[in-house]
Amino acid sequence: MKNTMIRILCTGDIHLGRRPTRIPASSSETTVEHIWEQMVDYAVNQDVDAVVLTGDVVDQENKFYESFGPLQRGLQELASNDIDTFAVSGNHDWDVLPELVDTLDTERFHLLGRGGRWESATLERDGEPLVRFLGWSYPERHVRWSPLESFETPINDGVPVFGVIHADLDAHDSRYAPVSTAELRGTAVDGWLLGHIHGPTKFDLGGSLGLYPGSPQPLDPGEPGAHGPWLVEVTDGGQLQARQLPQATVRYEEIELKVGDIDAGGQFRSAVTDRVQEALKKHGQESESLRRAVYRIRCTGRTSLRREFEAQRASIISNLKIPFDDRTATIDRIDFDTRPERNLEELAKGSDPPAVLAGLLVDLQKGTLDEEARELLMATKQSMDDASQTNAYAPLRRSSEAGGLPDNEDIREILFQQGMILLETLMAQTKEEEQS
Ligand SMILES: [Mn+2]
Repeated sequence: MKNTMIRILCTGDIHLGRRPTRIPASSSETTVEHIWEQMVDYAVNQDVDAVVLTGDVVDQENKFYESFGPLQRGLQELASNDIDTFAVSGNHDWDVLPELVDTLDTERFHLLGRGGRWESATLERDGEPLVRFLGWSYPERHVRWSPLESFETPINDGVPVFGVIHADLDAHDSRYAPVSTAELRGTAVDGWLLGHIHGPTKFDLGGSLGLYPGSPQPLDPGEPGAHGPWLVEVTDGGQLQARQLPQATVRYEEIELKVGDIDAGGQFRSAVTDRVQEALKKHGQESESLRRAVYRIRCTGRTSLRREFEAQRASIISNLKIPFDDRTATIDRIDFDTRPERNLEELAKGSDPPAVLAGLLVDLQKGTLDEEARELLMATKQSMDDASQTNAYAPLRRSSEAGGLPDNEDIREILFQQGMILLETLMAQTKEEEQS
C-alpha cells in the first residue's frame, strides 16, 4: 500500500531576534536562533512533508540585524532539501515577512494571505495533492476585526485542509485579529494551526484539531512549561495527531517549597537548593534538550522564621546557581505565601492593634465579614480594578498571560496575605518595645 501519512512540523511565535529573559546572554544554546536551527535540522533529518510557521517568526525590534540571516539560512536549508515552508505573518512581522520572501531565492517558501486576503496553497507529492493550507497574514500591525469574516469554506475534495492564522482566540476586544472558537468550529477544515499565544495548547474544535504550538523557546517567566515545535501527522486513515517535541533549551517554572519543616533560618538556603535540584532533575527527564531552568519559588506552610528566610532572599537569588548533569538552574524570584505559627483566634482576644488586626484576619479566613470588613473588601477591589485600567497596565492587559480582573476570592486572599505581613510587623514592633 502506498504510504500517504503526512507529517508537518509546526511552530509559531519564534520571535527571532529576542532573547529569553533572566538568563545570561553568553550561551548560544539558549538563543532563539539555536532553537530555529534545531528545528530545521529535525525537519531535514526526519524528512517531514512541510514546515508551518504561524506568525511572529521575527521580532520587530531587531528584525533586520539579528534575525534575518538565521531565518534566511534556515528557509534555504529546508528548500534545498525539498521541504516546503508555509507561513503567515503576525502582528510583529506583518511588514518584514513580505520583504523576506522577495530576498529568498526559492519557490518553496510560501507566505500565505499577504495583505489580509485568504490564500490557499496545495502541497503535492508525486504529482498528487497531499495537503492544503489556507492562510491569512496581517495587512498592518493591528487588526481589530475577525479575519474569519472573510473566510470561505473550501470545497471538500478529500485533501486534508489546515487553516493557518495568527490570531487572538476568544478575546473579542483584542487588537490582534480576534477570532472565536465558534467561528473556527464553523469552518469545516481538518485543523487550525494558530499563532500569537506563547503557551502551547491543543484543543478540540468539534472533531477538528485546534493547536497553538506556542513559542518553541519560552521567552520569559510568563511562559512556563515545556516548549518546542509540534509534529502534526495525518495518518493513512485520515486521523490527525499532534504532539510536542520538547526541544526548548530553556524552561521557566514556578515551584513550591514547603517551609513548615525548616527548624532554623540557616537551613533555608539548603532547602532551596534541594528543591531546585529536584525540580531540575524532573524537568530534565521531561526534556533532553533542557539546558537552563529559571525558577520562581513560592514558599508555603506555617513558619515563625519568615523574616529570617526573607533576609537571605536577595543573596540566594543573586548567588545560587545549581548545576545538574549538563544543566543549570537559577532562581528568578522567591515569594512568601507562608503563614506564621500564630494562633489568630487566641491573639484576637486582646484589645491592642495586633488583636484588632487578628480579629479581622480570622473573619477574612472564615468569610464571616461584618459591614466594615465588607467595605474594606469593596474598596480594595475598586482600587485594584482602577489600577488595572490605567495606561501603565495596558501591555499587561494585552498580554496573553494576564488573567483578567481579580474576583472577590482573590481580593480576600490578597487582603489576608497583606494583613499577615502587617501583623508580623506589628508583633515585631511590640516585641521591640517590650525589650527596650
Ligand atoms: Mn503576536
